[in-house]
Amino acid sequence: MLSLIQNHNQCGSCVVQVIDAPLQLVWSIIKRFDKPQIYKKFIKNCTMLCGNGEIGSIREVQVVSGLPARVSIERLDQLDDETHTISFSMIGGDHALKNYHSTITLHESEDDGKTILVEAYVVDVLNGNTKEDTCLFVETIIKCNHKSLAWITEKSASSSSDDSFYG
Ligand code: A8S
Repeated sequence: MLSLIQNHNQCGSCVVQVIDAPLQLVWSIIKRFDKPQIYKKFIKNCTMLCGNGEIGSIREVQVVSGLPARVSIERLDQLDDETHTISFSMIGGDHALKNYHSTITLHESEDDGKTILVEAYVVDVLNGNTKEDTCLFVETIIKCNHKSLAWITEKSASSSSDDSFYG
């Protein structure tokens, strides 16, 4: 299982989600670096600042109101159609997640055709915060994103035999 290297002032972990939908369908959604709002419900909209979804592209995401942040600037670090891996880093914004890196990898479950999503993340623990609180905050958001992704893809998989969200 993948993990990201942590410094002493950082925390991180892995979050796993089993999705009852084909891997290609799940991948067709999470590979769209320019459209995170499809399944990330805290994101209102996304503007590309650089590139068009290829490695090195930079996006600016606007967060829905009521959260302790408005924008985040994020760079696509890795996108691999063979291993179904996507990684991004937060490189700016008005939020408290400094040096945040996330890597999502999809795996096909051999026996039942389900998709296993593994998301590993690492982030700085800011002065005055604990590792536990920082991880809890991040994982609450990540788990919401995973549930939403599962809901969308499972609904789509059960209503059509087509394996791509975009047709
Ligand atoms: C992701 C993961 C996270 C996003 C966080 C953790 C964020 O978009 C939200 C609130 C914040 O305070 C930070 O994969 C930030 O998007 C919902 C704006 C970055």
